Amino acid sequence: MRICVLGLGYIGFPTACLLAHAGHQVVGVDIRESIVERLRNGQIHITDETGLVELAQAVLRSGALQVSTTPVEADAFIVCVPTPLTVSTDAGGASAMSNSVAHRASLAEVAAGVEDNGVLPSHVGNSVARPTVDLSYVQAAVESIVPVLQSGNLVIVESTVPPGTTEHFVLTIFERHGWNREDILLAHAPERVIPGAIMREMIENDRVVGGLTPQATKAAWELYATLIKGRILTTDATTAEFVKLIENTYRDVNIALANELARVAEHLGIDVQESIAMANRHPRVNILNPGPGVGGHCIPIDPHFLIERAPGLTPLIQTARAVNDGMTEHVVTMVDKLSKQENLRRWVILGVAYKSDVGDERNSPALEIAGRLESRGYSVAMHDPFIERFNRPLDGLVNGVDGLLLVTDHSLYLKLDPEDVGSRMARRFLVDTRLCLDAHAWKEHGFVVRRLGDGRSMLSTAHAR
Ligand code: SAJ
Repeated sequence: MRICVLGLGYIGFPTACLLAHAGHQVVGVDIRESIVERLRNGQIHITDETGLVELAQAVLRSGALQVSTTPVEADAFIVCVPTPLTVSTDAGGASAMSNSVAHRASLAEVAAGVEDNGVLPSHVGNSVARPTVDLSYVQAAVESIVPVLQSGNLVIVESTVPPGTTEHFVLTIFERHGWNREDILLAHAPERVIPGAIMREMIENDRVVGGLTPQATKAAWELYATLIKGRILTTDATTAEFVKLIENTYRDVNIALANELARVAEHLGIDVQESIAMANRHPRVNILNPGPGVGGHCIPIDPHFLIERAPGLTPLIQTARAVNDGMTEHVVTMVDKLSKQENLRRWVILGVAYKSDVGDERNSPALEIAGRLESRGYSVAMHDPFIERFNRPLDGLVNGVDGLLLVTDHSLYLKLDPEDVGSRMARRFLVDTRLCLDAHAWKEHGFVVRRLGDGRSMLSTAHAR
């Protein structure tokens, strides 16, 4: 099959490589000329996913994967472009993208259906500024394939979008160019892979595909069947969009519960980690881990796509977002309070990536925490072994500082020698927001240790050297 993959990011690029490896003739398209140019020279732009660089070089070398800045004729097109959030300040509360008349009209169509069920769409009669999806990349990608599109082509949207987007937004673009839903096989098939294990999960995870017609669903099923070992579950496009969003919303809400419990435990003077470990021994309880906030390009974003469609029906989801977003300020307050008590000024943040052992800093709590601490007058240095500009020798960075603030639980930090690190510092203070370091070991080497969600550590009277 000839397949054109639009968007060569964390999802599109591995998808293009794996499809090429599976025997398809693939053209990967990206509007970023520099990336296309580098790929033509065999230089791979995503290096932190195990197995990707080797596979990419092989399929580029064999010619099974070619790259371009514009789409070419193909049997199938897969759209893997970003769908960021944008905060609108217009009275309608709609995204920046909706300045385009077409987009406004199509969203209004969706809203009309939803209103029947009593839900107030976010962009109707609502002057509150609310984050909404920016579909401009999807629109540009879809419009870019129109000149090469042929009747019977399969078009799959993999980008995460609000429910109704494939049917009421993407289809509308094709309709404006004279195609109808029978001419083009249009489907949504959300990606569900976890950064850090993308190459494995892309093959092994179950997949959901939903077409606008039974023929579209079948065609999408057949394409993914050439790649995927997991089950391929079929439904309609709007349900497929909804399924993706509720997966990430489920996780966001459950992380929010853990974060809220952490704050309650601090208030009660007990340790949330110990409590969660015991509660999780119950056969039907599985509480997640509290932390400094929820980062990445998915979980902090996707719940907003549900909220956007049904603002009046999502108080729990909205509260969970607020709880998780509030964790950065909570961490800053912890550090600030301790610093004022102990006269500390210089801090090093350990870990900038949004989670352990990846090099992705999108929506990372660390960057926000650093900015807030700096604005309160602290000197803050940042370290991360997975991000080039923060990958400096830790020995030099901790020299003369007062405290370590662990924000990301990279494996490297679990192996740190407290005495070696402490001997370079001016004072020995440690704030662990991931509850991943051995507090006893650090205390034995003279550190005062504060742990998020551990009220006991906050009552501690032990004094740093
Ligand atoms: N986090 C916590 N406590 C936890 C678990 C996570 O604070 O107990 C934090 C992490 O530190 C991180 C954030 O949440 O900052 C998100 O990390 P994650 O590992 O939960 O998820 P992502 O964003 O890397 O990937 C998610 C996955 N979704 C689900 O697990 C339901 C992945 O399968 C999706 O494909 C991906 O979003 C996506 O692209 O949508």
